[in-house]
Amino acid sequence: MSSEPLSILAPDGKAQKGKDPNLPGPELQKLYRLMVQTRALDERGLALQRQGRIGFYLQSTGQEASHLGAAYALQDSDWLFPAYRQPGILLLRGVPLDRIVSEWFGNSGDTSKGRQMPVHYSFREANFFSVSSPIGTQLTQAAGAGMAARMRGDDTVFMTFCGDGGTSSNDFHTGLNFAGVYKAPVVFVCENNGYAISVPSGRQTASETMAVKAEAYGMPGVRVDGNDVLAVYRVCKEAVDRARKGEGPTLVETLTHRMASHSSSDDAARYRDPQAYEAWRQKDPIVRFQLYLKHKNLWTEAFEQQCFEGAKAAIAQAVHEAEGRPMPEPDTLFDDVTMNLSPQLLEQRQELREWLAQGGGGGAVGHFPL
Ligand SMILES: Cc1ncc(C[n+]2csc(CCOP(=O)(O)OP(=O)(O)O)c2C)c(N)n1
Repeated sequence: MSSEPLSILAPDGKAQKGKDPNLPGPELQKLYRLMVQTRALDERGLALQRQGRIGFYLQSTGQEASHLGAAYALQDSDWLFPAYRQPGILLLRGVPLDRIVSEWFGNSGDTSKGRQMPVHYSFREANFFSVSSPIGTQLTQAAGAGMAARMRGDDTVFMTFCGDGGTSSNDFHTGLNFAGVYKAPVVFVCENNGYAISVPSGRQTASETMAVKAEAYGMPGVRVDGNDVLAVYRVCKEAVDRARKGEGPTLVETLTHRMASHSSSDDAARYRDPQAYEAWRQKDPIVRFQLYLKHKNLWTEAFEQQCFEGAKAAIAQAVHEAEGRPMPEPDTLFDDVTMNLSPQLLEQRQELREWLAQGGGGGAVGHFPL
């Protein structure tokens, strides 16, 4: 198994001959726009948290190529079982910004009505499974869904994500083992972004790489430059095609870097190596892809302006709308969860109603430790 990661884009933006997937111009521009929108979303999300308007945010800056390149290899009918660091997929799948931003506020426009942490999205209409907080659980969920699809005889492919830290979870073993044994049509994408909160990836495993773990589960393991959107797309397209043909799962390790802190509750400056950070900054996936588009005459100042300013304006509008939306009705706390309320729950609901009627609650923004 080759441990040399596939790279297609050179630092100057030229593509390696014979490796370029040769996507049509409009598709390349679409991918670039999505990467830019994802970055803009990230910047706004963190700013809102710092302003105390939302309780938590978790950035994906630097990982846009890794998750967008991967998900771009799927068909719309395929399913995603994401972790919490792949927000670009929502944009790729056409989820309206207002719905995304409403999730941050946990308001009545939020699918989960504020019962999940911010950025733990859930969009059935986009085949985007609910993000779980416990690390790794999405890997077994995807394996199970893949096994079910194979039994049904449909050709849906399932893509799931975890970080380098996620490879140490019980579910990593269970998910990959079941998928391997049952040849489930699953693409496991491990985004090796250098850290699991403050634990560097070198302390996560004694294995030579994350991809090498695939061998033990009887599936191919592939390493790819995670800041190279074309390389990630190419590797994942091959994995998706294999899965669809009934040839089973693949583990893809994308080598990337978490450019932000773990979350709005963390401060990476306390443990990050500034030199390594600077080296990764030079490999910014958006800049590299922009250079490629320039070579292909697919990039202009006007296009750039339209991507960045357009994204910022659309996000500002979505934030405005989301902030004006009412919070979920307090009764939903009970009604959505239990069909027949017990006498105790009825009593608690009455108590809550009375407390709120007396001005209880108040709309304070919650805070989250991780
Ligand atoms: C089972 C479990 N253990 C611990 C945590 C606390 N926790 C939240 S995020 C995180 C780090 C995960 O790192 P990694 O999988 O590398 O993903 P990244 O955040 O780098 O994308 C941990 C330990 C958790 N949510 N679930």
